[in-house]
Amino acid sequence: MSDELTQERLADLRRQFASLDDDGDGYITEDELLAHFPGLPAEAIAELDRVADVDADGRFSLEEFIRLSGRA
Ligand SMILES: [Ca+2]
Ligand SMILES: [Ca+2]
Repeated sequence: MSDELTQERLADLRRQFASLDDDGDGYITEDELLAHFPGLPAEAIAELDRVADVDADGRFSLEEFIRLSGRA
């Protein structure tokens, strides 16, 4: 039960996701990540891709974002 996200936490993650999704298409791309975290090294992005990009389409959906953030 401990991995159950509260509604409050979920709403918080949605807000974070929306703030990163600049063009509002429902996906966070590497470009959008870099726009918000300009100092993010390529290795960190590659690591994010590896652990979080479950369907390997090169971008993060809300579902992937929640899965990643929810377990941290
Ligand atoms: Ca986007
Ligand atoms: Ca993806």
